[in-house]
Amino acid sequence: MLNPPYLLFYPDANRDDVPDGDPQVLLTGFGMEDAQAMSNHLTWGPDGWLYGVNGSTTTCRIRGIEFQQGVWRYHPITHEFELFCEGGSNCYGVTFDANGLGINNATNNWGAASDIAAAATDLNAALTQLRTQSQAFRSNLSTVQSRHGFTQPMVNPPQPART
Ligand SMILES: [Ca+2]
Repeated sequence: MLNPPYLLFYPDANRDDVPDGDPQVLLTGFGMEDAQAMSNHLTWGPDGWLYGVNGSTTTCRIRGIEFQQGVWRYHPITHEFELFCEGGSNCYGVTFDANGLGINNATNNWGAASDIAAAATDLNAALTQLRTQSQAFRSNLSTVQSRHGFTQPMVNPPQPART
């Protein structure tokens, strides 16, 4: 649970959806000076990290890392904390599409879910183009290797053995 200035974990070993006790403090230092820019939107990434966002007018100071607007992440097993990227303004959303592309939403970037969907469409089109170019490159590389294999004996003919 994200409850600035804390990221908390409520153990529930018996899985009855009732906390087994007081929460554990996993992180502390999320800024609280501007309610519209506080850390929010916990989201699991495809890499097993827990992602969140923070806005531009609230300063976080976590494990020696100071930042405002951007995306941060926390690993639930190794307990590492990282500032994943900086940018945006009052960030209020982060998600991942089917290809694992991360999309960060902020007030000055996009205003609606349709904008996120349009950005995802653009990103997926770019990914498709990259895949096509990669396949073309692989095919061209194969052609070059075949030609190299054909012409190399002509360029470097076998030399007679020295006696
Ligand atoms: Ca419980």
